[in-house]
Amino acid sequence: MKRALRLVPQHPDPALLRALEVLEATQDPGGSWKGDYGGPLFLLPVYVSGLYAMGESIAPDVAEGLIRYLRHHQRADGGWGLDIEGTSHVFTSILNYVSLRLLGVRAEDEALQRARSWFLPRGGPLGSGSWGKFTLATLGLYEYAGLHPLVPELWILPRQVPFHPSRMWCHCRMVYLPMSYLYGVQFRAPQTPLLEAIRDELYDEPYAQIHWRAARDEVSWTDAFTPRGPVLKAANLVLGAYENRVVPGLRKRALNEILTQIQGEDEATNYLCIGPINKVLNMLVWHVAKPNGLEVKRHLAKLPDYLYRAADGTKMQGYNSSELWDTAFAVQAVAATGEIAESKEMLERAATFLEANQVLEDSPNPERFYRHPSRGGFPFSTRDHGWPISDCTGEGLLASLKLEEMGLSRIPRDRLFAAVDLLLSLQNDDGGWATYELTRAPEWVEQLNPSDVFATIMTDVSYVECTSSCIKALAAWEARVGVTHGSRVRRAIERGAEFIRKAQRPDGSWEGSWGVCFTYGAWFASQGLLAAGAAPGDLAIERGARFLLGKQRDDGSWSEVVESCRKREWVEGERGHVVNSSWALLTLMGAGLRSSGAVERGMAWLRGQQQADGRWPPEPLAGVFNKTCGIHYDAYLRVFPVWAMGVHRTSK
Ligand code: LAN
Repeated sequence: MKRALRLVPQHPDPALLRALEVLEATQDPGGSWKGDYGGPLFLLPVYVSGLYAMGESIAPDVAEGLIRYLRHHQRADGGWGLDIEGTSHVFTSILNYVSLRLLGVRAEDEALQRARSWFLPRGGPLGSGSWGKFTLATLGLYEYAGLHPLVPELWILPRQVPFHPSRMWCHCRMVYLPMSYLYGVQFRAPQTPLLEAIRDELYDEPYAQIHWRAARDEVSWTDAFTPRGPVLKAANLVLGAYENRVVPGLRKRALNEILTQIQGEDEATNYLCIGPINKVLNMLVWHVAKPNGLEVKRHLAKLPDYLYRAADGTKMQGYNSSELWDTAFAVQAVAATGEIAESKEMLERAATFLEANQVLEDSPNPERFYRHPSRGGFPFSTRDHGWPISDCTGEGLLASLKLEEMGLSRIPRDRLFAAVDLLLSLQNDDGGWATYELTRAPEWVEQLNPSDVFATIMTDVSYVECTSSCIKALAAWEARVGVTHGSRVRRAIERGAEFIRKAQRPDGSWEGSWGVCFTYGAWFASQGLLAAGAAPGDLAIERGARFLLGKQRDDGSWSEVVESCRKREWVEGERGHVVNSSWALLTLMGAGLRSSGAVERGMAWLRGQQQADGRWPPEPLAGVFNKTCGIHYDAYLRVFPVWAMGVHRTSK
């Protein structure tokens, strides 16, 4: 391996030891790192409105926390962003307004008056992105006639059709699944005086006079990130025509099929569901299909798993946690420091967690529920959740192999083999890896994206980050078991590396999709290429490094914000960011620049930011999804600087 020589560190580094102490102190007794996974502002309203529609009350202490959170994140202009940092959207402003009202805040409240003066001139509900309109329709605050049809019968089309729902990206598919059920039955919460009052507050024209058909095509510019193009418009026309002459027998069959699919998802995930939205919407579907049934009770019992109480209030998180992902990184960061003896107990606890959370079986009846095999994979959160992801499997396997190297892993070989097999089965024809599944639909299907506010949600496509994590894991596996050249594993690694090379942009950068943004992309891409066997002097790696050198700030740091992902161009923040700087430094050190002035200045800056308590001060959102929405990764600020300091110390 053409890797930089690893030296055993000789001098203790007090700053690093303090940071390791912080990691240890924040480890969960179960061995994982988990924390606040908040950020998006469209999740809490789904929770509040779903429970209201079901007639379920929210405990006063939870309601108080939710109100505090929404008040805390209202913007100065009166609206709410798509996430806690972004500019106001009609979608989230209306939904969070309605949430506050349903939670008991009065319409005369000063915050709510300001909210109304923000969203009324922007069209009110008519200006909202489509998911907002849908949520309002379930509350009777918007008419189903004002939605482009979410035709349930799509689910009973032959599977070969390129836009069959089973071919959609699983997150999108799982959100539209219950949505099309609720659309199909035109579900509307029982009307209450409160809902009637809210309806009056949301519109500045009489509700009865609204032209709902025309409202389908309206959307405020604030919410129109992904424009509705000709393909979507044509699809909406066809679906609209069908909806006018629904065949009752087909509808019934389609709704039954949807219910079966929902049941499959609920059971495979122990009622956690793949994400926060389908969690609530599936529960609402059961409330309609089987009022007071066992399904509703099981759902309600798992709902608190998505809530998180923090200093800014109580939030609905983007997942039931991010703990496997964070733990896999934490292990690798600690391993990179060389402080193994000092960290042994912490690493042992992490090993226990990883061992307990590998997915050991395929989900029940996977073909029927359009699921890729799961056996051997690692999830993003917990084994109970049950959906493995390519890159979580890669990072989980890497961490397990590292632990094994240190004599700490408990995962038997056959289980590691199963992880490798799963990774191999997930490689796409283009050489890259997507998130949960193989790419199942042609590229043009993305043009059917009806969400307005998100991009790249329709199909699961290959990503630089996922590809890199998989390559790194396969290469580590190869090195461990000594798989010979010409093997399946080697070919997979090489095809993956080729995908990463092709994804490099002319300026040398790589665009990240799940973190902010080019520093994240560069770190994954370059580490993936190095793991595949590229030399530090490799031209692609060198160009990647040169791109980052050009972005270093005078103080030695790097700074990037979510806007980078929206614009798909580098957008600088106001001050240096520890997480972005750590990714950049790791990239440069990997590129052979360990002893360069740029790395020295960057490391000095990073160290200078550390507080006396060993932590680094809070900074803007470093995670992102679907190009537009930021999300908070609580562990990153504790893990990545340690990793960078560790590599700096142990490499030459
Ligand atoms: C996540 C969280 C994990 C994340 C990584 C594993 C880090 C990434 O490398 C691959 C993509 C993935 C799995 C991911 C995708 C999008 C998610 C599921 C989220 C950011 C958490 C919340 C978000 C989800 C889509 C929110 C609901 C909104 C929709 C548009 C469906």
